[in-house]
Amino acid sequence: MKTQARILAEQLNDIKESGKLAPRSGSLPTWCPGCGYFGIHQGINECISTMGLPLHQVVTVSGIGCAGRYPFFSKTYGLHTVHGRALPAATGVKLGNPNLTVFAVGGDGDGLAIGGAHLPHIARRNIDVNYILFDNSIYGLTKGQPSPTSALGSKTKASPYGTVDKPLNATLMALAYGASFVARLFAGDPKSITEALIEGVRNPGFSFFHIYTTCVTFDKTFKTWTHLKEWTHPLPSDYDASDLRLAFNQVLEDDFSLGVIFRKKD
Ligand SMILES: Cc1ncc(C[n+]2csc(CCOP(=O)(O)OP(=O)(O)O)c2C)c(N)n1
Ligand code: SF4
Ligand SMILES: [Mg+2]
Repeated sequence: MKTQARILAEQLNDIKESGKLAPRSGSLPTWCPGCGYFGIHQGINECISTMGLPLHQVVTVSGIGCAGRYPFFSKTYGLHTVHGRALPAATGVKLGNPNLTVFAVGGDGDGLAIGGAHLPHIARRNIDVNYILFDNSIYGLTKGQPSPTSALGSKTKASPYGTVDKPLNATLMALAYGASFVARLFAGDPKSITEALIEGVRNPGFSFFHIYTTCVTFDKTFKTWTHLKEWTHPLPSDYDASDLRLAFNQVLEDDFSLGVIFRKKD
């Protein structure tokens, strides 16, 4: 009779042989157990495997943060740049070699605070980069300061009386800046991330993926797994993602509907 260890070893071998683990690097992610980033990692890896993207033709570019560590955990080429500068570096990579598939990844602080002035320009230039924003509404790496997407009144060690700033809406910003493909997703649903990424990678222009996720270590009250599961829901079944006005209305009225929010018609 096979031991449990033997059964698990065989299952692992089957998974390895299926190629599903191929985009993962030999370094196991150093994220905290339970961090939402594992779901995003899975979603991106499945996209690469499903599309059969040759790893030597994929580049993952990041800034700084827990999300910024991503390139270490991927077997694609990677650039771990400086805080807030993933998008200009990704633009350079794509312009230097247009045959590459380029992912830019980073957190809400990296992409909307220090790096916030890059999003409008990559969007209006419609550079063919796939930007995945890991939005946990907190600065995870630096131990939990409020970020541009923290809820009004968020209490952290750096804002003990609650923040006084209203949060930014990254999906709305991407629409306003002219992104040609915009999706809003949830780290707890890697399958939807994969599906949206496949579509976005095929979009021959700038694709923006706003992913709601959780920092289990420094946020015990706002974007928790429980809240995100409770709050998020799919877009209406009759939603037309080719209609930009409808997209604006949808995002203005409902912060938590998920799916492809906008795809520009040819
Ligand atoms: C120029 C510069 N300023 C500040 C920092 C400190 N710093 C590192 S990561 C970070 C914010 C990280 O938050 P976020 O981008 O949301 O990523 P997360 O850690 O949540 O994934 C800050 C302020 C830095 N590394 N470089
Ligand atoms: S500190 Fe937060 S964002 Fe960073 S790895 Fe841990 S749970 Fe994830
Ligand atoms: Mg963050």
